[in-house]
Amino acid sequence: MEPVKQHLTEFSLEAHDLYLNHSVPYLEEPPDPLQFYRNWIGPNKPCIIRKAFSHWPALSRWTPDYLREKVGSKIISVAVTPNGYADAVSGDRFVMPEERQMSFSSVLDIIEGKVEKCGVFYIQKQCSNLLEELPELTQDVEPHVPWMSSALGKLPDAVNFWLGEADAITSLHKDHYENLYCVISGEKNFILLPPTDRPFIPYGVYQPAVYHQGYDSDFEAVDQSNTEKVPWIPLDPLKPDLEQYPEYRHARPVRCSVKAGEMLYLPSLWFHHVQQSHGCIAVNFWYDMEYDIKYNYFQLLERLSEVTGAT
Ligand SMILES: O=C(O)CCC(=O)C(=O)O
Repeated sequence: MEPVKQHLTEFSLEAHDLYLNHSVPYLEEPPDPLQFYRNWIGPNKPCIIRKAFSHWPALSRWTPDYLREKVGSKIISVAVTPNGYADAVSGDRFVMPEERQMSFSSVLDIIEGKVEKCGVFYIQKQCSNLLEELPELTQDVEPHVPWMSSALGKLPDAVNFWLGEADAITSLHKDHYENLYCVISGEKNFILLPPTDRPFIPYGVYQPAVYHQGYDSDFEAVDQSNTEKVPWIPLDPLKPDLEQYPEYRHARPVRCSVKAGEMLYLPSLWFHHVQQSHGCIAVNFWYDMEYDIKYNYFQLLERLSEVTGAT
């Protein structure tokens, strides 16, 4: 196994030298579908696209006043956690947020500091919540990104709406989606790692639990019974513990900040950790590419990393 592990390390380091960028490049215009496929989707490299949705009314309309008027009384799903970490490793558990049904205006009250609540609140339900829970807002955006749908030959599988507090953090993970992430207001800060860094990224398997806030306001992580253990990344890229995870020193995280009006192309299977400015609003499009050739190729890397115990 040692030679395979050595090859994996070399392969990952070569990917950085040969084709990955040290920072996320900008495209100044929305691209032509074929060029985008050739330059970014095929090579699986991220970029930030400017002026890709400057025609969306959401950019100027989505103020707290407008949102209150339009969807204030709608009941939506909100992730609530004691510390901002939803879906993250805590001790020997994989802990998911308490999912609370609240009116949109009560979430705005918390974000605007009009009321004080214990916990960190984040609208982040990734089930096409824009279309499912807030259809009144869809007229302010587009239901898909035409050049991406044309490049991939399909429509998005989910269109998600994100709004949350500054302390809400999305822990390091990867998805099998081609992701177009559009920031409407505020800013999102991503830490990105390519799939080829997989051998340096530790995984563990954890008992799943869900936060529950008691009457005394304290949060408790309640184990989910009869559920399989969840594989997840215990490492925090904001303060990686290199003593515990020495292989991570080979990883080459790239940071980028996506500002209002900008769209991040986050290729499938890139690891990402996300933070945001307070009250940041974003919409993203997930195009599921689970059976794409890229996916199969990176699955192989995944398996090799697992069997060689590269991490
Ligand atoms: O914006 C976030 O907090 C997380 C985004 C994310 O993980 C995703 O789009 O896959």
